[in-house]
Amino acid sequence: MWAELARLGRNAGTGGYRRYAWTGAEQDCRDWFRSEASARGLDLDADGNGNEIAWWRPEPATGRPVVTGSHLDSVPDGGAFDGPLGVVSGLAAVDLLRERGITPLSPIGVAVFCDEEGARFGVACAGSRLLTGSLSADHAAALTDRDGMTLADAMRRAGFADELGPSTLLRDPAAFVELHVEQGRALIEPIGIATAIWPHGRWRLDITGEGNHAGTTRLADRRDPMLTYAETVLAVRKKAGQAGALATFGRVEVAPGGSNAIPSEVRAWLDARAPDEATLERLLAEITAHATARAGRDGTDLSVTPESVSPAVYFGGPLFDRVRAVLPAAPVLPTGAGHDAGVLATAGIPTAMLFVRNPTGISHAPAEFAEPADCLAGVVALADVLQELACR
Ligand code: HGY
Ligand code: MN
Ligand code: MN
Repeated sequence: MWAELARLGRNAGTGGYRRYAWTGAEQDCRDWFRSEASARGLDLDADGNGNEIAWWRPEPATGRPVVTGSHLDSVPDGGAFDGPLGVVSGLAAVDLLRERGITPLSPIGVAVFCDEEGARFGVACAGSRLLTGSLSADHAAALTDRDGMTLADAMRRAGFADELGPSTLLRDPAAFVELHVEQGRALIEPIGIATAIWPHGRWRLDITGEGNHAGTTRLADRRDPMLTYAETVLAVRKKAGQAGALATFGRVEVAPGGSNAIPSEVRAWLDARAPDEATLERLLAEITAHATARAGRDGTDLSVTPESVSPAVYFGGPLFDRVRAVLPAAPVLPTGAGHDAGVLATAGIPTAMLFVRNPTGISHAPAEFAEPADCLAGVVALADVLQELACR
């Protein structure tokens, strides 16, 4: 299963994945999922947001469903495991429960959420936010990619009618459990259990100045947005360090982009995350004030626009305790990475996350890795949790 999926949407030059929402590469991943689900006799369903699910429905089924799964889309040149490991492990856990001769009492669903990374349209977890109603259909439909195509048009081009909006695809589940590759260096055991997801977000900085000739404009006469941007990048790094937070500019666009002209505009995307919401809010306020003051000195104009903000998520309560009871050797740890599980938890669905060790600690890059033995341990752990939740 893994080898089949690993071929899809991979860039031969970088070894990274380019599986963006509503593109051919993502469609290939959807086709892979549907074929694997059908091969297992699972019932496929989908909603108008592009989320899909494969159901193992015992007859008779008592109790509300238990759902697992993750996403198949990637960041630009992302790794092989971020998302796919949760989907493959969900299907493999169904196989393992069947090998054990288990027939669940409740339906078990393996879900694939659409556009978790927001790599093309800028909003993280767009599919699960639409499903839970925390992202409005109108706002989503109007999101545009770098070529100016709207999400609604991209869906239509991919052959999907955009019936965006809240959906009952998950059938009011009793629990959602997402298995995910660990994306840092904190997990030294094969399997871990999530305690929390840090609050985090993406803010777009629009910095406008005055385009002019690079060779004839005196320095004192310049209104150079690149200067404001450069100083802000350095200030962000310093302030994040002082706050015990994390912040990065991973994307910047310069207009008009002539190498012998002072740019007229710089657009840059800030990704900032912190252990708690008060710290994150304080950090954003400090960054905004600092950048605005710097723009004043540079004679440029600056605006900061939130594009995708995720609140803190805490995985406590009875489900967390049951998962820990099933996996007593698994350490517990927070993560700074956002997940569909965080969106579902915020919507009130009992949610848990399992992590599989990543010896490189690298993610959102081709070097992301997990040992096969640890991945198989993840399948066993997920099967044990599903057995506890859906088969008793
Ligand atoms: O950015 C994140 O934390 C997640 O990978 N979407
Ligand atoms: Mn990711
Ligand atoms: Mn992910």
